[in-house]
Amino acid sequence: MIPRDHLRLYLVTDPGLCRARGVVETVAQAVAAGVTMVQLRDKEASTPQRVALARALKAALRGTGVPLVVNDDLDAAIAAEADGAHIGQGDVSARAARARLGSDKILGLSCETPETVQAADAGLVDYLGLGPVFGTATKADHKAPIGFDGLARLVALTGLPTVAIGGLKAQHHAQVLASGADGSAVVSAICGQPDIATATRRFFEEVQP
Ligand code: TZP
Ligand code: MG
Repeated sequence: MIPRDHLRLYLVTDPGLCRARGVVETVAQAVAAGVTMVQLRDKEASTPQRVALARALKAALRGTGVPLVVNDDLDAAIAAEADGAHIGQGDVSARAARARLGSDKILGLSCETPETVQAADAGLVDYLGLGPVFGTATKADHKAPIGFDGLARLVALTGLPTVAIGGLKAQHHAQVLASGADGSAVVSAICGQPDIATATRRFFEEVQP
């Protein structure tokens, strides 16, 4: 398990959406404005490219306490000494990923159905990514959207920390938390926005009383 606070506003990077500003600068601005965890996600890059980017992100995050995990690529996560990795149902098994990462690293797992949530082993996995809440253009092959009702049902099936994903914008953040998830994971609501700090802060403003 990881502290639930780390999942409050979880930024997933997209190299295309970040192109104008760059991934590292986008992350630095978002973390300065309150992002609590970062996932390096780049489906097109090679492992050496992911290692180089993860090292640059690690340097940018130094001293912030914000963890960095790498999507899918355990070799890159290990070589860059990232804080952990995030895997999906179609990737390496959680058992194999945990064996490679060791017990000290963070392991996140994406789940889209009740069956996969119930099968997630809390002895192996630190948190679950749940969704997609809404359809999104950011991930071409995403599963059927589950909505907030579906999110609440999945959250209720696990004692693990959870982060919701899929089409989430600042105006949805309060309902994400009300559904029982520990936070929102976002790509396009922050990456590529004209003002990263303002886009990030909006999430926190939405949950002010
Ligand atoms: N997994 C499920 S939906 C998604 C991922 C990586 C993309 C979310 O992107 P956005 O732009 O926040 O909808
Ligand atoms: Mg994956």
